[in-house]
Amino acid sequence: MYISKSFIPILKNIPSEAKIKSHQLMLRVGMIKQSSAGIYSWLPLGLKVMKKIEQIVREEQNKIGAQEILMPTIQSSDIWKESGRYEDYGEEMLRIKDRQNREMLYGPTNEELVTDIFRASVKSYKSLPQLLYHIQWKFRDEIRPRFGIMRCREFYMKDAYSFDINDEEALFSYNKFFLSYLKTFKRLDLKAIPMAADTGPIGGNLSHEFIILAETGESKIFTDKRIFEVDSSGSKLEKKSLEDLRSKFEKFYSVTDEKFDKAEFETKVIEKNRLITKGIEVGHIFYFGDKYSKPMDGSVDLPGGKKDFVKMGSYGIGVSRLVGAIIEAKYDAKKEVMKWPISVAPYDISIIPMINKNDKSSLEKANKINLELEKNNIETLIDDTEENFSSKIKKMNLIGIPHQIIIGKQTENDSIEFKEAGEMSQKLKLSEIIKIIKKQKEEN
Ligand code: 5CA
Repeated sequence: MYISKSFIPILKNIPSEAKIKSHQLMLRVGMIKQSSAGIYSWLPLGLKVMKKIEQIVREEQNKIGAQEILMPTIQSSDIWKESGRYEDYGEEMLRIKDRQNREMLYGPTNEELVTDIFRASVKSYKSLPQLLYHIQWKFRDEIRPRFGIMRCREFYMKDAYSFDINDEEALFSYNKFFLSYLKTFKRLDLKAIPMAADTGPIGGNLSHEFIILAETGESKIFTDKRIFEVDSSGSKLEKKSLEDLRSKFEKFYSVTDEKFDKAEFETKVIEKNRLITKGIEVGHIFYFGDKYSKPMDGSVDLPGGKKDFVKMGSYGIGVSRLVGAIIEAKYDAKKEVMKWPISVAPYDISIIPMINKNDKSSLEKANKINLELEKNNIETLIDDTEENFSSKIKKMNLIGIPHQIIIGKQTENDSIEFKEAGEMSQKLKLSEIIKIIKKQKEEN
């Protein structure tokens, strides 16, 4: 793709309304555009990154046996009245009336709707467990939308729901999601730590938030530093292995502020291991048993002929929030360099030829190199403008494409100037560059 043909509306200055680096960068390189308070359009660069995150989330859901569905954004109030949450949910719910004067709402979450789908067709314990998920826009009329897409009103979420015959099986499902979240965030090159959390309007008594550390995060956390060293590799999708995994984390005190207890913290964590800091919540999982299945009559036949309400959990990932969270984790504001993890980068490599009116030879070289890269499924963005070298580099550093090729008059195919964004350059053969990038992509 040529920059001159792309829709990447770069701003010269940092927009004054943006207070944190992810919001500033996303506006500056034209990833998003605000359409009204807390509501954004996603432009090509932002959408490309979000779609790649979505795909990783999807793959990791599929790996634990969850099945994808797609529920609508607009829901009927009837099912929320059945569960008893219609009044309780309060002002965050956007309520709408249709032309027949029926009360509808824009879904803030989907426990009711998925229970309604489940109860209509699953009748026997033999069909359990069921793990269903969808990736869909949500709306919450946040009292203070802020920080761009980090806390907005319309956002993109992966929400999954589990249905099981009893508590033991339901906890097995919960733990499968626990593992899948660790794997998902690892593929996004993020260190997300599970922390005991409050359940709020979703309900239940077991819950973990997955938090990445960031000064600008809205969640206050109290933790034992050693939790960052827990090794989660090698876990299998088996009950015992997953229970062990959870207890490896739960051994260390680690909570969000709603769960914080000073005395407990100080007894359980010696002073040198205490860490009180801030983080961004990128995922949240809940176990709430029959909170929805009981009032909505989501029951199945048991082996002995009796019936019982299914035990449910729900599991969210903030797909759109993750775009901002990755920037908070990876953007170096001092150097003004962003480097997207290769797994979600909008392009794999940028090609920066030195071009002037009279000499287009480096653009021709860029085109040839591009052809070779494309053959190897490596996505490129070519800066075909006549801007000067330093502003071209500056622009690419902001866009955050992880690798760069610089082409001047002297460039030959067996000695190309190649660099990781923000690092020193080295001379390599094109075949070596291709090898490096392909290897990084395969590792993901
Ligand atoms: N039904 C449950 C699990 S599916 C649920 O809704 N959980 S939640 O409220 O914790 O939301 C899940 C994730 O969505 C959060 O961890 C967060 O990453 C993201 N999220 C929640 N509210 C917002 C918001 N206003 N803006 C952007 N992302 C949000």
